[in-house]
Formats: sequence, structure tokens, C-alpha cells
Amino acid sequence: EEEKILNIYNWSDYIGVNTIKNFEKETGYKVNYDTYESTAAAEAKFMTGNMGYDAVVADASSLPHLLPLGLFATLDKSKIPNWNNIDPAILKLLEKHDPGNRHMIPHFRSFTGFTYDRDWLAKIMPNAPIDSAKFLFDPEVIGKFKSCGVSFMDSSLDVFALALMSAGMNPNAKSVAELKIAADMVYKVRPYIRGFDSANYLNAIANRELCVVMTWSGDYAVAQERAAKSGKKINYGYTIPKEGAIMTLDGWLISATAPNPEGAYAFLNFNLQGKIAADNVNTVKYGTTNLASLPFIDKALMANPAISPTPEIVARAVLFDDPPQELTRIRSKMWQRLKANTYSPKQLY
Ligand code: N2P
Repeated sequence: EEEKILNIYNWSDYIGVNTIKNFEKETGYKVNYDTYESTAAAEAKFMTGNMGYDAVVADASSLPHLLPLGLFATLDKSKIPNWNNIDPAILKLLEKHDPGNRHMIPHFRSFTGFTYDRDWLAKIMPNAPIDSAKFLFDPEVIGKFKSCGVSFMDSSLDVFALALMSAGMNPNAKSVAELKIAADMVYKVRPYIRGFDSANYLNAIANRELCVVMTWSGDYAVAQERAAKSGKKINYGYTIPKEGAIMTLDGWLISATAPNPEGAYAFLNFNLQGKIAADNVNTVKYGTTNLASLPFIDKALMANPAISPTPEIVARAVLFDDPPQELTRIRSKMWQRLKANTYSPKQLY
């Protein structure tokens, strides 16, 4: 008998500890599982065309520019009977990026914000504006945390959006001039930022290497759990800024060149079972997109507004627009320069 192989590509730390093992046990598939640590890295892989994966996870807001490239299959929903478990409110939001919900199966929902060490905060600046995105972009404030360690996500989309939001502007930059405002704001606090990373921080926080970390919701709860497991008592807080809540939806796509599309359907339908979707949430601690998962999610996560957002947070949530390619190109250039410390506010980038 031929070996059944399935090739998956997902964000790092973005699935239940036992999900893949359970799928292999139940179906006899052998899963090759690869991970990535930034949307830019994932998109570069997608663009190679024949990437060799069957199912991948992507940021839904990238779909308007990815779908026209024909890289992903139109879903055959007759092969996804558990589709009905998906939260219809999430599907409705997702239609902004994938009209008719024809390509993407939602995985998690997250918010962009920051994690902070409450004890450091109390020592360094007890009256810090901790509920505001200004905390990250006011040099007078964030500068005080330089020595205990500040990191920003390696995601220009998220960082620029938070910067604009903190200035009371629309987080979706609509022009080069708005991008420039955001880039200049990052430039002003650049001396206080130790690194740009969206993956290693889970361990760095738990090791007390950082005290203010731009993260997605849920990550702080994972870091806290890791710290506790290694016997450290760290008291973390998480802020979804009061100025607005940037919400990201991530979901599964089937590659148009999948070596094994049947395997992809089998896995994605498996992943939509309430119990499995809850296992994913209980490990990753991001917001669920699956109604059937609700009864199986840890109570503490259900009660945590960073993970299970209140109606008030959802009401002020903003989704990313897919910016025109030219703006994305300029934003990436600015970002490279900001990271490399070669950005100059006197030039465009
Ligand atoms: C997983 C990061 C998920 C990205 N570690 C949130 N959009």
C-alpha cells in the first residue's frame, strides 16, 4: 500500500500540541509539517508557485492580492461537512477578504496589541498610559523600558497600523504620506527597540529577556504558561489599545498545485471538529472561529477578554484592507530600513 502523505505549512506555534499526531493516528496519513515566522516569509514561499504544500495558513487580509494569482484552490464544500461548525459571524467578516467564502477556512482570530511585565511596569513607570497604543510610540514612555527590553513584531502591517492608530488616524494607511507618518513614528522610537520578531518572543518573555513586547492576543497567555512551567512567577498584562482593535483572521487554503488535495480536505475537515478546534485554542490561546469548539475551551480562556473578546472590543475592531501593491512595496522598503537602522526621515525610504 502506498504511503499517504500530507504537506502542511503553518505559522509557528499555531496548532494544538496533539492535533497533527491525532490526525495521523486517526487517518494513517503521515504529515510533513513546516512552519514560518512572518507573513512576508510565507508569501515569498507561496509566490514560488509550486511550493509543494497541500494546505497552508495565511493572513486573510492578503487574499485580495494572492487569490488573483491562482495559487489556491476553490473549495469543494461537499468535502468539508464540518464547515457548519464555523462561526457565521467570522465567515461574514472574512467575506471582506474572500467574497463568497470560496477559498479560506478560518483558523484563528487575533488582535494586535502588546504584552507587558506588570512588575517591571510598576517599578519603572507606574502611571504609564498602559491602555493606549501611545505607550509604544511615545519616546518619553517607551524609552524608559529600553533596558528591560522592548520588541516589536516583525510585521510592518501591524506596526504601522498601531502607530497610526496611536496618532488618532485610520490604521489602514491610504497614501504614501500616511505611510511616511507611520515610518517616522517608528523611527523616533527605534533606538529603544531591541528587536523585531513575531515568534521567538514566546520564549524570550518567559525567560524575562523582554518587558514590553508587541504581540498578538493569546501569545502572552502562552508565554505566561511557559514561564510557569519553568518555575518562574511572572505577572503579565495584555493591552488591546483603547484607540481601536486591529483584528486579524488567519485561515487555511488548499494549494492549487497540491500533491494531495484529498488529504488536505481530510485534514481540514478533521481540524474543524469542535473538540479538535478547542484543542487548538487551548494550546495556542487565540480566539476561536468555531462554534462547536466552545464547550471544550478552557474556562479561563473563555473568561479572558484578550482571547474571547467582549462585544465592546469586537465593536471597535478594524480589519486590514489589502493596500495597493505600490503602497505595500514602499512600506516594505521603509520597513527594511527601519529594521536595519538605515531609515532617514529626510527621505521617503
Ligand atoms: C502565530 C502568529 C499568528 C499571527 N504564532 C496572527 N495573525
